[in-house]
Amino acid sequence: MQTTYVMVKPDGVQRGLVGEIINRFERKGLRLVGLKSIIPSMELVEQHYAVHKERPFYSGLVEFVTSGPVVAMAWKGVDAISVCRNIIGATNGREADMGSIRGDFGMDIGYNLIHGSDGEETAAFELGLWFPEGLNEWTPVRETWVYE
Ligand code: D4T
Repeated sequence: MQTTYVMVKPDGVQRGLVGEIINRFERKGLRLVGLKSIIPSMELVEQHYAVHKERPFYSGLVEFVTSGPVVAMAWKGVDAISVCRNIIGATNGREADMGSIRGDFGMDIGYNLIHGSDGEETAAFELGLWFPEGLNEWTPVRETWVYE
């Protein structure tokens, strides 16, 4: 089992895609263990994207992600990190596979709707950053019918 950090970015919220996006993870069989809508501080987003600090798009990215509400989520499941990355699709919506969130709804590399942790270390770091209060541990009854 892995838990991963997923976030609907301000463009996804503004475009009214929050329900559609949550639905995709939920229907897949993943378990929702954290969910909140927040307008993140500059400090929080700078820490989240610290790995990109030297990249030319960094300051625009921080400005974009702090520009309005985001929906922060934690999803749990077997191989949840790669499963969520597949549901999300490639960084640039124009190149992402149809059927993925970015492939179906995105046309841009910056306004790419959603974020998902890219590895176990990143997931642990990001979950601690966005959910310092901790996550909700529970077992959905339907999971008996998700994993054999
Ligand atoms: P995130 O981290 O948001 O899930 O996206 P990816 O994992 O798919 O992509 P990334 O880490 O390479 O980029 C982080 C974030 O920066 C934006 N970005 C990226 C951008 O605005 N211009 C660029 O040229 C790149 C490479 C989009 C996602």
